[in-house]
Amino acid sequence: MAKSAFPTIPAIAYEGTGTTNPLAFRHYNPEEVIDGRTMAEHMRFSIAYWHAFRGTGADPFGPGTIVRPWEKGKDAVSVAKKRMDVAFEFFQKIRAPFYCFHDRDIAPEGATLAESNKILEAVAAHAKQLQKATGIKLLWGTANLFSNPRYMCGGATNPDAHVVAYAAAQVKKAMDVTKELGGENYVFWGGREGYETLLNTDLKREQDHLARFLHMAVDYAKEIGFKGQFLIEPKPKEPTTHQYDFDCATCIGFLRTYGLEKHFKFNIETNHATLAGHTFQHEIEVAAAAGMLGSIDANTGDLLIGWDTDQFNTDVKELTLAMTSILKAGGLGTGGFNFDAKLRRTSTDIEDLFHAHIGGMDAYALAFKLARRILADGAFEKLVADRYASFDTGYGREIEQGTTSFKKLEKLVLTKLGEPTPKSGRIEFFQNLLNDYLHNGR
Ligand code: XUL
Ligand code: CO
Repeated sequence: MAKSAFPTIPAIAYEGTGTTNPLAFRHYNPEEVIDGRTMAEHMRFSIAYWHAFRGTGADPFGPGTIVRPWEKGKDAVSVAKKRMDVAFEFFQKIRAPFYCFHDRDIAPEGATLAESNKILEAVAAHAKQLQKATGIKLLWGTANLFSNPRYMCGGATNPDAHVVAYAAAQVKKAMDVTKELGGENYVFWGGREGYETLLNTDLKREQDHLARFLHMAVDYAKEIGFKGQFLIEPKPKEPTTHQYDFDCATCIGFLRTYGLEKHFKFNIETNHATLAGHTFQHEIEVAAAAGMLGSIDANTGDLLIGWDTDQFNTDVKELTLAMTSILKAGGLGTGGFNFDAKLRRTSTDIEDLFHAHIGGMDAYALAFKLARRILADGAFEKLVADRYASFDTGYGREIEQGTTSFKKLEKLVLTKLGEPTPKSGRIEFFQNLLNDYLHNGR
C-alpha cells in the first residue's frame, strides 16, 4: 500500500446537522437506505479528474497557484500513475463511487498517436487495477479534442479532413479505454466544435461533418460491443463564440435531423445552462420531455462574471428545483452527479479539495431529500394539474387529442364560450410554497 497523500484527513463520515466538524457530511450519508437503495446508489457522485487532479488554478491572467507534492517525478508516465494512486485515495476518502476523465487527463500525450495510445493503455491498465482494488467505477470517459493546438479550428468540425481523421482516431481509442474500464457512459462535449466568424466558415458542412462523426462513433460502439450510454454535453459558447451544441433544444433538433436521437442522451451542466440563458432546471425539463435526460455535470457559474467558472454549487434552492425535475423524470439511469467544478484560484490547501466536494455533495443530498418531500406531498403537482384541468375534458381534451379544428373552436367561442375569465398564475403563492419546504419545515 502506497504512502497516504492525505495522512491527516480521514475518510469523510456522516455526522448529521448537529456537527461542527468541517470535514464531515451533514446530509450525505452514503449508507442510509431510502426506498431500498443507499444514498450512494441514489446520488452516484463522481469526481472530475481534470479539475480535482489536473486543475492548477491557472486563469487567463496568471499561472497556476495550486501545487501538489505528488506532481514531482522523473517522467510524465510515472507521475501520471502516482497521481492516479492519489486520486483513488481521494475518491475513497470523499466517498464518491465514480470518477470521470478525458483521455489526456489521465495520461500524457506522446510524440505520435501510436505513442499516445500506448501511454494511455498503460495508465488505463493501472486505473483498472485501482478500480478493482477499491470498487470505484468509471461513470464516463471522453476525449480531449480541444487542448492540443492541432484542434484549434475544431475536432469533428475542423475544415481540414486530416484533423477530423485524427480526432476520429483519438475518440476511437478513448472509447476502447472507456469500454475496457467498464465506463457506464461516454460523453461528447463539443470542445471547439463551433465557429468565431461566418466569414471563414461553412456552417452547414461543419454540422454535416459533426453528424457523420457521431454516426461513426455509434457504428464503432456497436462494433466493439460498448453498451454505455452516449451523452452530448450542450454548451452555448466558450471556447468558440457559437458552439454547435448550444443547448438541449438545439441538440435535440440536430440529433433528430441527422437520425441520431435514439443513440444519445444529455449530460447537462449547470454552468452551461446559465450561459445559454436558461436555468439548470429548464435544461433538465427539456431533456426529460424528450426522454433524453442522461447525467449531470454538477457545478454552477457566477452570473456576475458571465463565463464558465465551474464553481461548486451550494445553492440548495436551485438544486432542489433541479432534483424535483430529475426525480419526476425517473432519475438519471446510468448517469450520475459529476463534480465538473474546480477550486477557486485562491483555494490552495489540500483541505480545500475536501471542503469543496463535501459542500457540493451535501447540497445535492439535501436537495434530494427536499425534492422527495415536495413530490411526496404532491401539493405542487396538484396545483399544476389544476391549472391545466380544462384540457382534461370536453373541447380541451379534443385539443390535446387532435380531434378538433380551428373552425370548430371558432364556432364554440362565437356561440357558447365567449371571453375567457382571467385565471391568476399565482407566481408569488407558488414561490412562498417552495419556501415552506426549503425553510419552514413543511
Ligand atoms: C467544458 C466541460 C468539459 C466536459 C467534458 O466546459 O464541461 O469538461 O464536461 O469534456
Ligand atoms: Co462539463
